[in-house]
Amino acid sequence: MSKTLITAALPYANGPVHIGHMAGVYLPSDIYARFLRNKGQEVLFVSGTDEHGVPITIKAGKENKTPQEVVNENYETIAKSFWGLGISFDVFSRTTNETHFKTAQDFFTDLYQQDLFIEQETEQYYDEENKKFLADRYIIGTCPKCENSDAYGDQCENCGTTLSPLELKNPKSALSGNKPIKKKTTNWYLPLDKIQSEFLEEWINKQTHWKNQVLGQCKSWLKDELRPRAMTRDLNWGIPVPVKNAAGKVLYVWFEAPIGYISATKEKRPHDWESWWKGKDTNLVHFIGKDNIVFHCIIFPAMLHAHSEDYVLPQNVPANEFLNLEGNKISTSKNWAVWLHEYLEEFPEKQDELRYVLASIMPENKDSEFTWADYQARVNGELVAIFGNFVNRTMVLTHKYYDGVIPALPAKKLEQEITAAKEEICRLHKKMCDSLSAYKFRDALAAFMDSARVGNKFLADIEPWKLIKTDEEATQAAMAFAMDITQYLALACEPFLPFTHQKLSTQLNFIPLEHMITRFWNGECLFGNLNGGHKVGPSTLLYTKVEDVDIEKQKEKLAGIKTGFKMKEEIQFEDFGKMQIVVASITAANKVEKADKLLQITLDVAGTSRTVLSGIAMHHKPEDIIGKQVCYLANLAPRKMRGITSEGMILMAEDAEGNLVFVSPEKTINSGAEIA
Ligand code: B3M
Ligand code: ZN
Repeated sequence: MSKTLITAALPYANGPVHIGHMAGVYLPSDIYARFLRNKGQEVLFVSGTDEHGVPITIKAGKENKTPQEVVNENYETIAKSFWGLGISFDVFSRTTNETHFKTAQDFFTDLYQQDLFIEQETEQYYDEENKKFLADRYIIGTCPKCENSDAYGDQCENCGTTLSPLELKNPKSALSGNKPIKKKTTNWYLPLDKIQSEFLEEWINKQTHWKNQVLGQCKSWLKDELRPRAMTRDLNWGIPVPVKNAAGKVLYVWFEAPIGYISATKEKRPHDWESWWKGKDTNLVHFIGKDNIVFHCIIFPAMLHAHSEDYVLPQNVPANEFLNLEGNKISTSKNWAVWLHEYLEEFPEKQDELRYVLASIMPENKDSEFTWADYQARVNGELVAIFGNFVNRTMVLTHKYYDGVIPALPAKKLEQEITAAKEEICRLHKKMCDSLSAYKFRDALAAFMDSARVGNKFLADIEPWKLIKTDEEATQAAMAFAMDITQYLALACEPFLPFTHQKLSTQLNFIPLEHMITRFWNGECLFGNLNGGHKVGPSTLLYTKVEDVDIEKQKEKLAGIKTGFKMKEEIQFEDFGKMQIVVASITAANKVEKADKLLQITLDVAGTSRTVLSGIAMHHKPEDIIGKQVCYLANLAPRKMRGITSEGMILMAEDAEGNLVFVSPEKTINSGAEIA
């Protein structure tokens, strides 16, 4: 029997995961994995954290941590967030573990021994002070297009141009601030041009069943003609290149990260992992975001194809577009995101609510948008008012009229209404199953919610609470059928709303048999599983309303991120009183050698002289600030920087863009005057 190997992109362990990751990759892959498992298919669902690459080293540098510490912390947070939201990975691994090192190195060695790589010497920027080759992100300079002086070696974030480090004007090393030198280095290149003509061109053209935008991107890459791409880098964080004379070099992160899928499989299935990667009957499906298309549809297949053993190639790559947040692109560096670990803390027991909203707005074919108002509207207007309300009314009335025992369905009562509703639900059932098979998760979810709507409308039309006064048998028929729909919904919600599935199954006292689940998800629209006489459990609400105050809090939080304002923890007057803040006058200022940002400033404080280093050189020229009165934190413990002892600190105001201005007294006052 065929089996499906589902991979979800390995999130970078340089930060936690947010709703964009969830809507783009992890929720669709989870729904798909659950759907196939329910169908009775053999499924392996793998992912893990991507723990190498330059952004992690930059983050570590900024936080004064080792890269390993950074990835350890983020692995924990990321893994917990996914489990918390019910993502049903069979394994969630990491690319810093031993199995992966070996798997990636062996893969490289296989290609190397076939003489596939081109060994090529090029000139790269090198920081002499730190004795390091500089990755593109570590080079900062002036953009040749827009003159932005903070452009990175790979991209200018001001005008969006893709750059190569050699194009930057006035390049500087982000490590030392020095001008880097050019130095020769050798790396190993994958001849993508050759692989394009020998294999990729034909293979991609056969993938007519892929999403349009995925195929479109692939074809445009091929049209531009692929060029050899370096698979090794001069860097000290990563997997060492397993060949002689490669000290100080590691595998390119995009070479080894996709191999992480193989390593994760090995870890979970040490004995039969090969049947998943080399067997003819494996369907390999990669779930990714659109920025990863080239790596999964071109480079990784090229690598798999080039390996001396027969690896399977992806059957499909249903990449999603991006999710925006309240009108702006989600950005990890700008903290413009809804973080999953924070959501789980702030909205306890509301995992399915987030799953529902994100699945409803999944960016399947174009970018989409999350807003808190929409979250509230969908939860309250759909989960609470339709699905939850239907189930609750059915449960409450069954308890009220029949002590929780489902009545038998009497023949010849409400036949027309029941048949009509059943037909409609079965039509929706087909739509739901077909949509899931076609990776159309939004449509599938909509079909599910529509079936709850049918139930709701049935109750509203029949009004059993009125009927009970006039026709007992018809009421029984109505309630027995409403229970039928409820058990249908309990089965149908599982891939989308697994927590609700559990809760509702418990309430119904209903443990669906495996063969029933299999039949249901293979297309049989099953009704009538809870027979008359079955006693249901006590009922509780499936969902509660999201209140305005909760939404306001989230909006305020985002507003704070935009302006950079965030309340800190409350302090006591004594805490404040410990700080001696006084007025001081600047008497001298000089640039600090080899430090772009620092000024050495001499202050007069009540007739005494103090030396302070201040990181304001990008914002103020030394000659402009002499004579200025400033606020000065006098009793801060001294610190040594660049061989100079800095005594205390000049207080500056800083906005979200990083602009720095002095805080000065309204009128001239004696230096040394206390500020309190
Ligand atoms: N870590 C990039 C990303 O998070 C990357 C995916 C790797 S999948 C093999 O966008
Ligand atoms: Zn620019």
